[in-house]
Amino acid sequence: MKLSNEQLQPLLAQLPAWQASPARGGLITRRFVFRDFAQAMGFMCQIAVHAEKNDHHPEWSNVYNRVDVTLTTHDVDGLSMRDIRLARTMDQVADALAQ
Ligand code: H2B
Repeated sequence: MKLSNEQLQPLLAQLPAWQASPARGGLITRRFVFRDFAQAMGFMCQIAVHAEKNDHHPEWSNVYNRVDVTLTTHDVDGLSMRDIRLARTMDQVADALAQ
């Protein structure tokens, strides 16, 4: 189900590192910066397994230690709870790697 602006507001407040855009019906983006390429790959591998298990996949690109991510839900032409949950997981995995 597509989240309304009213529903999104408090959810996005809990994801301060993510930027929301109205493009493509609604999407969120975040740049993750890691120590080096190996750590960025570790992040992407962990998230890839999670994404496949949940059938919800990030659009992303990697340059050395950076990973640029866009999340949106094609089926609803905008943001759904699946994007919010994946963003939370990505934040948690990145935080754990930074320890
Ligand atoms: N990932 C994302 N980010 N959005 C989707 O709408 C989506 C997906 N849909 N992964 C899934 C796969 C869909 O294409 C399959 C058929 O369930």
